[in-house]
Amino acid sequence: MSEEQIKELEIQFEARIARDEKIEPKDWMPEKYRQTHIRQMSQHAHSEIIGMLPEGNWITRAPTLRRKVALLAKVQDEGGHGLYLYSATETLGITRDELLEQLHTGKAKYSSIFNYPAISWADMGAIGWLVDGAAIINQIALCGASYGPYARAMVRICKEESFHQRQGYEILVTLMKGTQEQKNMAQDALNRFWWPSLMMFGPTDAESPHTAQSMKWKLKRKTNDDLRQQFIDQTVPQAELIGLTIPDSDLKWNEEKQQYDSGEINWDEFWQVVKGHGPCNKERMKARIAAHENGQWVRDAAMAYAEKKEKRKTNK
Ligand code: BYC
Repeated sequence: MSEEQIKELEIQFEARIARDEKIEPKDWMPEKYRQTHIRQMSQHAHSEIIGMLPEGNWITRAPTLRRKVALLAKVQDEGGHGLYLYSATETLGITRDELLEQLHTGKAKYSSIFNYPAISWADMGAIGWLVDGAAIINQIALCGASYGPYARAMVRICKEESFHQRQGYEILVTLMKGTQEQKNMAQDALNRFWWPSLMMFGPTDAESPHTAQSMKWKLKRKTNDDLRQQFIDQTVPQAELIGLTIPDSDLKWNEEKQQYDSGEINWDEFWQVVKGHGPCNKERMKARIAAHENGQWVRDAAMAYAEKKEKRKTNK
């Protein structure tokens, strides 16, 4: 293709984006658009499956059968989200094996939040309420993303995240109606998960290398800072309602802006965690790689079955 032809395709592509048309897998797209989507969508998929680990550890320790059923369903949902997202990413011309290789070798990132430990039952409440709560705010915006398979995957994921957020909040509501020890446990979970949840939205807009281009391509529909602010404004009243205190002494309602002012995030901690030096990075990768290796026989069996079926078909 000549340079002129590519320029013409780019103009048509930008016009489609401007008209809010969805871009589909077989459509022409700039190589950078494809690569940016592979990066974000695969990191999103990786976050879903790594995100199964902290909560998965608590399935056997859930306090009642009802809690166990709900947590089990939630963790399975996260696995399902990973599968839709890997499938959607594969439509951009990369294989599942390549994507997993990038995760296992540390080339691809996953959300920083999953590198923090879940040490008490109240953490199951805090993760559902805050982590899934942050994820919904981010993902509702992504339902309007320009790449069709990504936007469509988000619709169902958001519905499921909404149930996850409620089950988490309800765990904390119950603990806050309990003994002083249970209340302390809930507050302690909030203290540990509040700041890492704010970090989930990524660096400030001024420090984010990808936001400007991703906004132009309508991959992102809102910036990191706007989504983070929305999360704070939505979550603070929920904490107050059940008697929890947000661990931020600078948090204050700003009447003029009609939003909360909040304290400074520890960005040094964020980058340390992103670079692999968080409290659980090594443990998470070890568990993920072991799960992959232990699942080899399942993949082999599925492939053998598919080959046998194909052979039978050709022999007929
Ligand atoms: N953690 O220019 P930026 C869930 C990286 S899971 C780690 O702002 P971008 C759930 C970023 O990748 C929810 N890395 O980038 C599951 C980039 O590095 P590279 C997961 C982060 O992509 C189980 C660099 O920093 N959600 O719901 O425009 C249980 C510069 O950042 C983080 C998604 O993945 C981070 N927090 O914006 C419960 C949503 N933040 O790639 C719940 C989809 C930034 O250049 N993703 N980095 O090496 C997004 O919306 C965007 O990718 C982000 C970052 C807002 C996260």
